[in-house]
Amino acid sequence: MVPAPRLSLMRAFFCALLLSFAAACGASEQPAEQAPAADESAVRLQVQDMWATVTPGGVDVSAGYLTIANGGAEDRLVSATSPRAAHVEVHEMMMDGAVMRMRPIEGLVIPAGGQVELRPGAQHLMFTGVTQPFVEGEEIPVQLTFEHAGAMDITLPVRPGTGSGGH
Ligand SMILES: [Cu+2]
Repeated sequence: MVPAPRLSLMRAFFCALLLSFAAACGASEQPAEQAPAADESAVRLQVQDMWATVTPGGVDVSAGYLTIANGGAEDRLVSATSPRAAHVEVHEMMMDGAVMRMRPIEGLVIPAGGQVELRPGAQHLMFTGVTQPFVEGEEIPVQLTFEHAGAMDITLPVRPGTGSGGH
């Protein structure tokens, strides 16, 4: 059994807010290749277009986006961590009647020969327990752990995407 997500309404609201502003701002192109840390022969993963949102004032959450391209066999993103957040989860957005909600995904499948986009308004990384706000221009270290490829260290440049900076 997957435990039901227990996100406060406030946190869910701010997440939705982040996502909507980020959608308006959009991601810029900045591909970067990362070699898998392990099991290179079986899985070839490339992470690109990664960025994270500025932390809005007064909240402790931010969102992260990236594209994972898979030139090898199917893999799964099983966890993510960052020294800048108490927790990093993969979230998906879904409509519940007329209300957009999000919930954690346990094990994001990266199909063989395919790619998965985490982008504003859709699947995203959710940073919670952010004690030192993400500021534009800095880079947030994140470690992704894949079922087969193992650990992969990436950095997400912080870009304005939350409205307060005039976007
Ligand atoms: Cu979220």
